[in-house]
Amino acid sequence: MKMTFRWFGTGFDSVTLKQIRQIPGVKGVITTLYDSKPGEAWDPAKVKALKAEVEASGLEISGIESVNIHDDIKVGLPSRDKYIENYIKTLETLGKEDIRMVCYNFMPVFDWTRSDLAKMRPDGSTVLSYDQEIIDQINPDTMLSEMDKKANGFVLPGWEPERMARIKELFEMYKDVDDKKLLDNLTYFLKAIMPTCDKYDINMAIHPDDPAWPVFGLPRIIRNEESIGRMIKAVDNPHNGVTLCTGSLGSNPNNDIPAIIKSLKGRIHFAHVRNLKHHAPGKFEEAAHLSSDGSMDMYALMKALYDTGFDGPIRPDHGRAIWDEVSMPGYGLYDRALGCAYLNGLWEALSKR
Ligand code: CS2
Ligand code: MN
Repeated sequence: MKMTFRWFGTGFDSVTLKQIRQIPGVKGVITTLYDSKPGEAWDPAKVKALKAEVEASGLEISGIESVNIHDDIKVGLPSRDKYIENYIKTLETLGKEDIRMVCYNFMPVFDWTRSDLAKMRPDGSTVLSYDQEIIDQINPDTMLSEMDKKANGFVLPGWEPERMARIKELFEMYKDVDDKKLLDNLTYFLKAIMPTCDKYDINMAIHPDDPAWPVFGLPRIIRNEESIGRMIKAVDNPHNGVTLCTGSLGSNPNNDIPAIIKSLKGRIHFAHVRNLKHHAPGKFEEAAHLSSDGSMDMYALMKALYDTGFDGPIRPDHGRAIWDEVSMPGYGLYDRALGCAYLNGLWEALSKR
């Protein structure tokens, strides 16, 4: 594995490249053109400048999270071809800069969903949390303003205000899209981009649905071993792979993550590792990475990654807000740096067994 850190770019992130460079063992960042819009072909000059900036700090770009997918592709509208063409142009631009891992998701309307972005824990830290009973009370039209209240003034990844302003229209667009249609549309998209991925050796890494069950009645197709297996089989190319996100898959305690890791041997192109504390079905909060702080056995899942020969980029996922840091919720420096240290420690111990 290669330890990395998510970085949203100068002007968008409270964390600097210099700080990231000082976290032991971190070799690269996972970044994006944060002000790009889904459906756009990325400007090659901007990608070049981003790469130069990252490399000047002594780090590398280990992958992109995310190149977001336009809703017309997910819905399967005739206009999707134009947006797929733009996606291919973006992949070519990245490939030419030697950037070979792209994380994306295929969730309708909302990227990840949480009911609280700053739930207080007994130690005074705050975390993102989810409670299905609260979500059931929320009108999806007002979801963005609910989220915004505790976003510390940051634009949240996947919650582009321009898209959220069209929320009613978005729900309308997806009304006839069920799991089968969504998977068909994903398959159509992947088949169209695979030749470019083959040419530039780009690994596509789909992010699981978060949480791992349908929210607001919208379809969900990347949520357990079976559904991920279906997607992998639909386009049987080694460049069609996944982001193994322990926090997203782990939102459903029935998901056996080490078993999922084993079933995806060779197709995990990126890993997000975080721990959750479960309170009841549909009710959890994010925890520190340390196993004993949450409900997940972090040793067991790192062991599964190690034993299946995982050698891609890995990053700590959301951290707690600690030591009075103010950052994008989940994306402060301190707790994620602690996460890196802990995950590096587990990996070193695994390698010396
Ligand atoms: C991330 C997602 O912050 C998060 O929860 O894991 O936003 C992730 O970046 C996207 O779903 C991937 O496209
Ligand atoms: Mn994730």
